[in-house]
Amino acid sequence: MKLYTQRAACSLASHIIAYELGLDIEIIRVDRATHRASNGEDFLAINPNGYVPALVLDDGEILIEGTAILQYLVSLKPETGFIPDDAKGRRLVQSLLNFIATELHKPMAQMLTPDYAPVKEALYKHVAPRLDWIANRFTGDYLLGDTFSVADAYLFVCLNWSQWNGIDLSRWPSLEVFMQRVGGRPAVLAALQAEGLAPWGDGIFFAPALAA
Ligand SMILES: N[C@@H](CCC(=O)N[C@@H](CS)C(=O)NCC(=O)O)C(=O)O
Repeated sequence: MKLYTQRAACSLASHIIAYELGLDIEIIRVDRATHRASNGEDFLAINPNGYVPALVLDDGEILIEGTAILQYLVSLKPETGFIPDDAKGRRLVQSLLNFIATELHKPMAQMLTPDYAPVKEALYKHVAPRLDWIANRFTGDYLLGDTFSVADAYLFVCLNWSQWNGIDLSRWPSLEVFMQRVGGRPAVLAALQAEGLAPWGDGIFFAPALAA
């Protein structure tokens, strides 16, 4: 299995979950500008849309879209519980994944790019109440309570962009604590290190290490 990634991008969530699951997986870095993969492949031949993550299975099947990849990875080791095995828990995780993908991931990523600078304030007005909502729903260490799930990995990655997109995360103390908690998980740290990311800001954010 091969997972195509860019450093600190949304693909980091799949990278984290692959490590959490202990999967035998090859991580391939894609250059955002040239679409050249670190193994020499033309990434556009794998995903003509040009974006990561993409997962190539051992039989050559190509799977795109982060939320689908996360769910597929967990299906390989469902006993980990990163997606609950009861119907209500599964519905909740699917709802959270879709919320993060559409209400947080997209606008928070757009806030990173100069193209969206003219509407950055409007994007923030969209995102802030949604961060209020998700910050207020913690009843335990993770989004589901006491159990780590794929939704936590995805939220962690999107919130990590706050160091670059101008969102002041200190407005949401529960999210800062969440960042430290998830960032302290050994498999998460291993994925971050593999992408050349090191902690700063009391371990709340993870940015490229100088030598990476
Ligand atoms: N709908 C896709 C969007 C993925 C996406 O936005 N990927 C970004 C990184 S976070 C990317 O690769 N952008 C580069 C590009 O679009 O060329 C998903 O949810 O997986």
